[in-house]
Amino acid sequence: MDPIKRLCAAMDEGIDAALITSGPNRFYFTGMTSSAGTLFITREKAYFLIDFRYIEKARDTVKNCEVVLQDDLMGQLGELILHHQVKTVGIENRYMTISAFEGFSGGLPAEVLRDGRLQSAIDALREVKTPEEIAHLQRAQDLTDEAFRFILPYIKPGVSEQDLILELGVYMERHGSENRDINMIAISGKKTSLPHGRADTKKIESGDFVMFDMGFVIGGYHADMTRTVAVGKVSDEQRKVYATVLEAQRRALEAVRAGVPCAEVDRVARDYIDGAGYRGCFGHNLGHSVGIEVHEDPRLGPASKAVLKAGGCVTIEPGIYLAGRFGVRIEDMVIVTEDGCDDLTHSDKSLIIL
Ligand SMILES: [Mn+2]
Repeated sequence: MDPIKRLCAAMDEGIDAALITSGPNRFYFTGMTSSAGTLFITREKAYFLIDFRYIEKARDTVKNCEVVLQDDLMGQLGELILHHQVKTVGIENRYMTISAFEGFSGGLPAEVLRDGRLQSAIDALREVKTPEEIAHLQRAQDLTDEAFRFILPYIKPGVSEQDLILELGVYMERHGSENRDINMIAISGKKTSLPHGRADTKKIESGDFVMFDMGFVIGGYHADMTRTVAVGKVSDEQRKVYATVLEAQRRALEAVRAGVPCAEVDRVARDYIDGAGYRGCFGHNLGHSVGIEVHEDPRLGPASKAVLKAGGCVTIEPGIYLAGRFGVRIEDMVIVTEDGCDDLTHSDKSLIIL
């Protein structure tokens, strides 16, 4: 079903219209990527107001709303509000800035609701992926698996982290990834104790762990995968940490199922890591949801109140980080099902020593 129709069905009765201004949600509801534009969804009709830069593309591609050339946004929205007798307008309170909220509140002839009800309705829709969305996610992950296989032969002493990032970036661009900013992690040695360390000119050395956190974007949907590989040789402790993270991930993956609290899945992995003697060394959430954005709600962490839903796409990414020494993280992306999960990630996760 058209996502706009699904939103209207899911939207709280107290909301007459939805004002959508964020890039991710514009894309979710219209299928078009743009750096600007406003979607105004009433229960009778939806409008996409967009400026001249994007109007031709919008008229060609957006079929589920009336495309309107934007010249005076506040005035045009005001007319639509009066025409459709809209009394209350919901906003995306996760994305809208305070200044934009104040502008709409003061400039529109309707009550602008900042209570998060619209955001919750959108979150619930975006959390459960359609078969088409899952196909994009699987394709993005399949390509990510291929990129990981591609990069392995490049990982050797003397090659810098930046070299690895560049090789991967060119490969991903050439194979259709839509993320033009190379936002991935390729770090080595001591730096692997930094969960989101940054690649630089450091050269790979024998005995290093090398950690990759990467993902293609295909059809607007992100893959997210982390693998940690060893170079030359591994110490007993490196071996133990790797095996502990892998087992923590295996247990967490086994715990994933529709209806299970996100915090419970996190606890399974965390308890195992703590019990292996690494309490305090796994200082981030177990995972997060993925889709149009790489980090979406619900998160899988100790503080989460959410429960997994069938059709959710979540990462399972435990890690152990030993400050000043090394770290290991292993991340798969899975689709939650009624009786478990489908792991979209197929890259090897046995300890690879190059
Ligand atoms: Mn992740």
